[in-house]
Amino acid sequence: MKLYDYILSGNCYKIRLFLSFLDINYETVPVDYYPGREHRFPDFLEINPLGQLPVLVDDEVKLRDAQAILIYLASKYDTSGRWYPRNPEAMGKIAMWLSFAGTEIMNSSNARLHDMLAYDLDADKARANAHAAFRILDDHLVEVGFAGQEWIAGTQPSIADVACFPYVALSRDGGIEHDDYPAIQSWLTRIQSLPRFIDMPGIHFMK
Ligand SMILES: N[C@@H](CCC(=O)N[C@@H](CS)C(=O)NCC(=O)O)C(=O)O
Repeated sequence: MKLYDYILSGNCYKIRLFLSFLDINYETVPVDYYPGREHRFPDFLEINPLGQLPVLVDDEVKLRDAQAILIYLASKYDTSGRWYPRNPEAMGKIAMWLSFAGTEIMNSSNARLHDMLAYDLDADKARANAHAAFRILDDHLVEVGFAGQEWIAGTQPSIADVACFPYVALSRDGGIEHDDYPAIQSWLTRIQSLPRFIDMPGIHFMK
């Protein structure tokens, strides 16, 4: 299995983290996203015409989009079934939060790209949108927490938690603090306490 990867990418980290949780060996193909912009080179565009990381290649299967890759890996390799439970309610809820990770939470990534790599993006708007997303996530964690649920989409950690984690945890790189989100803070700590958790630059253990 090959992962086209960039060490500072939160989207690539979603996959590295989940492969670690599943204890799966794989080969990394480093792509010089910055400053090299290799993801825009013709060779890479043949692998992913969108010019985005990550990409996973597993035998004949080639996939882009971190959320899609998480679904694939959980469906194929998680024999416990707990990361992507096969029941309609769980699958619907997980899909909802995977989409949230790929859209609303990406505002945090945009603020980070602006602050760290000088991307020409509206950072104030990205920060405001990220705060709105974090408010929704924090309220959700409080609400389900009253019923004893510690994870985003159920009583066990799922790929929804893996997908949402990186750009929430990395948000301070983009000037978005966690002070107003106590339920998020506790959830971040719980994820970091899971067996085989790995970090990436910018993620420091949060108490
Ligand atoms: N929907 C994709 C988005 C992936 C994405 O935006 N990746 C970034 C790196 S973290 C990228 O390659 N962006 C292209 C660019 O900056 O030109 C996913 O969830 O994997």
